[in-house]
Amino acid sequence: MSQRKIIHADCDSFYASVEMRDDPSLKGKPIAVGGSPTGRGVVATCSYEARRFGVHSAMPMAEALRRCPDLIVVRTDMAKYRAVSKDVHEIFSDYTDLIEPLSLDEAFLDVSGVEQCGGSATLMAEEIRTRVRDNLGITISAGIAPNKFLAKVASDWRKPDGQFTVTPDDVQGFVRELPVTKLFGVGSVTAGKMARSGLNTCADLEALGAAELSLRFGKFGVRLWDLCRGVDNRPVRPDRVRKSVSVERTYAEDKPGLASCLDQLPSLFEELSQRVAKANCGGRIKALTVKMRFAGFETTTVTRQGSGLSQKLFGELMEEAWARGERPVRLLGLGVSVNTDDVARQLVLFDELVP
Ligand code: TTP
Repeated sequence: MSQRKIIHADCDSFYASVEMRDDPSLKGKPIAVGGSPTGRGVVATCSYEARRFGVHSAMPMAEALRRCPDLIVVRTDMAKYRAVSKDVHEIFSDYTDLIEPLSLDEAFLDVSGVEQCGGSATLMAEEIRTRVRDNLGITISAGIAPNKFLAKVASDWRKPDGQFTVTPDDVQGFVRELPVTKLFGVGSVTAGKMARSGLNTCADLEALGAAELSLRFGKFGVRLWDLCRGVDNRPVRPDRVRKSVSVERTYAEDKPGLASCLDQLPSLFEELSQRVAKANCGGRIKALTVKMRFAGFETTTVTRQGSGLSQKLFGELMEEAWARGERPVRLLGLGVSVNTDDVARQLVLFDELVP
């Protein structure tokens, strides 16, 4: 297979940047976009000035204000962010049709065969970033690499307002030093397990070898063997169809009873609502699910058909889940599944049209 050229483009503190663009008096100040500090609102995102105080996404707004008393709170305005997102994607589409959006502000672009900018993906990324800045008034960072995994890691390297290229010759050197936490699928639990075995970087994983990785990590070990050597053959898939959106949380201390589980509901619900809004699939919800993992790791899920996000319904499902175990709870999750029929029909139609 010939070498691919992938760009991962990711707007900087997206919602906050849009708000600062529209109200220049906010520029250079610590601001957070999200829900109300008096309710149970959480931070959707915040400016880099606010991040210096330890404020971050998904933090309760009240806590954010404790950390940064001068924080300016701006309410979320999804319609506005969707419009800006559309403009950003329009700029992307001047370069390629192979665009896989990951969220409103983030996408993979496969520019392998593109002739613009002399065929240089690095120059294309520079041009895209300049156009986004000049035409839309926000900044975007980019990673350029031979595959999705490396491009995504690289877009974080010079954030905000920067870009970083991993050329095919650089892959080995780049990936060896990479902490395992940067790998797709390595969450805090797996990272902890790895750290206890002295596995901190990709070089450590590679030294273990393919067979040993499979032995220790099962099927995921096969994937790890690829990733730790910088190999990732996943194609860029235009307009991926999302089937579900969910949020879950593992608690440091088990929740002893139903009441303390229900106490967690508003913040989980708020976070799920934000994710649904971000994925732009609120109108296509077909079922709601509550997931509950008890202290002994038994997990149960309760699902009910429903077309709208309802905190009350999630509460009922939580009661039902609790009744199945009646034991302390270590993890709670809320999720929705999304109707993809329309999209599937369009694909069939498209197939029929192909001569
Ligand atoms: P991200 O791309 O994760 O982050 P960001 O754009 O705010 O900042 P940066 O990439 O520079 O670190 O998220 C994109 C947008 O999605 C973000 O602006 C707000 C929204 N969002 C939420 O609503 N809730 C969340 O928990 C997260 C992480 C993001």
